[in-house]
Order: sequence, then C-alpha cells, then structure tokens
Amino acid sequence: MMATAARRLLVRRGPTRRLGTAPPPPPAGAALRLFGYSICPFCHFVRSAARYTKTTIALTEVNPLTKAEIKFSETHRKVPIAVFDDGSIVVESAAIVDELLRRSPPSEDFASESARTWAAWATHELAPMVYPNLTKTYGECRRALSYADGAFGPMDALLIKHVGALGMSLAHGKIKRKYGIEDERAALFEKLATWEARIGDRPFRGGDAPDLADVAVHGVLGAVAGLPARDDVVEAHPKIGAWLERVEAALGGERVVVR
Ligand SMILES: N[C@@H](CCC(=O)N[C@@H](CS)C(=O)NCC(=O)O)C(=O)O
Repeated sequence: MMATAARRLLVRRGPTRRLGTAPPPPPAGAALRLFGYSICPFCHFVRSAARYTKTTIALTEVNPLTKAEIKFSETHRKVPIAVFDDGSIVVESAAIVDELLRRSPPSEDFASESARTWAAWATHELAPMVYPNLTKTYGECRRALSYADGAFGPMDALLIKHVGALGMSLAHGKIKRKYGIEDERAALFEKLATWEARIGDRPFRGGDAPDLADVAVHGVLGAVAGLPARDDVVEAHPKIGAWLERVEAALGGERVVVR
C-alpha cells in the first residue's frame, strides 16, 4: 500500500521497536488474533464473517509503513493474517473465512456454490475498487489514515498520516492503471449496480438470510465506513444502503476482546 522506499526507511527505526518472530497468540477468550489494516477490504471480509459465526476475535492493527506486527510472517507480507488459538497461522481472507466456517458450520445454503462464486467476485472484482476510491487526493488519503490516531502512538500515527498519505496518493494512479480504471467512482458504481441486480427484490442475495456473498460484499464495503466514498455509495445506490443496514442487523455486533 505504501511506497516501498518510505517503508525501508522507517523499518530501520531501531531494534526495540521490532517484535520477535513468534506471532503473539490470541488472548484468552478469543478464537483468533487478526492482523489487519482498518481500511483493508479483505480484513473486513474476515471481520464480517466472524460476526456471522459469532466468533470472538482479537484485532491487531498493523503499521502499514513498518509492518512490524507481522514480522513473524516472512513470506506472506499482506494482511489479513490470522493466528488461531491452536497456533495455526492462516493467510488469505477466503482461507481464514473457511476456517471460521469449519469451526462454526453454517447452514448448507450459506456457502453454496453460487454464494462462493459471488464471494470471490467481492474479493476479486469489488475489493480492488476500494483503494482508488479512498486515495484520489492527498487530503482523502489523510482522512482514510486518520484511524492511525486511535491505533498507534503519536509518533507512529504522525508518520503514518503524513508519509503514508503521500505514498498512497502517489500509488493512486498506478493502481487505477493496473485495473484499467478511468473514473474510480464510476467504476465502483458499476460494480455496485451488478451487486444490486444480484440481490434483486430479495432482502439478501441469500434470500431471507445473508449468505457468504452478502457477508463478503458487506465486509468489502466495511473498509469505507465513515469515509466520503461510503456516503456517495449510499446516495447513488439507496437499495444498497438499505441492504447494508439489513446485513448489519443480521450480523449483530463484533465480538472483540483486545484491539
Ligand atoms: N488475496 C488477499 C489480498 C490481501 C491484500 O491485498 N491485502 C493488502 C491490504 S488491503 C495488503 O496487505 N497489501 C500489501 C501492503 O499493504 O503492503 C486476501 O484476500 O487476503
């Protein structure tokens, strides 16, 4: 997400800031510790699935500049990463969600073949729309990274907001080119029109109850919660706004023991 050069520079801030190589296990009462970013759509997919399965989790916010918290994961440098209570480390949002579902099996319909197809659509086609829609200007990037104030100490938060926002705004054009996006809002709205058609006249894509696809799309859109992109989505797609509220109500609250 951030400029590699900036990360290299910041990671050299001293050995006292580094964690050991063993991942911290989840605290008592939590089934897993989830390492993620507040604005990562894939991490929110896992969080929405944990709400659905009523799984208690611990959240560890990863510093996007240093990634010190996931130092234990030498080859996989992306989030989400989950460390379960049996010590297993699972990477990739879909695999973490599968482990949650293995531990708390839902109804057969929940993860039907078509629900899985549309959940994959959420992570492969909708999620890539999130980043360009949070990073159009330096100011937007600053706003997207404002969560750092509550998640890190003042010095790290300052660096994340300034250096991070610069890296993010510089990467904006590159990401748009990668996905062939001209107008990021129009591209997002196009995907949402597809999703709106999938829900149709039912309360959820899954029918009377959410299925894995509902949970995945809800999760992906969770990454823009509280940001201008979310307001624009709800204004342009009121049906999706109403659907989001229904999913919220169906999922219930998040069970988090330690942030
Ligand atoms: N396919 C992966 C995608 C994960 C991913 O791309 N995560 C982003 C954050 S949204 C990341 O960690 N990028 C690397 C970085 O920030 O350096 C999944 O579903 O978990």
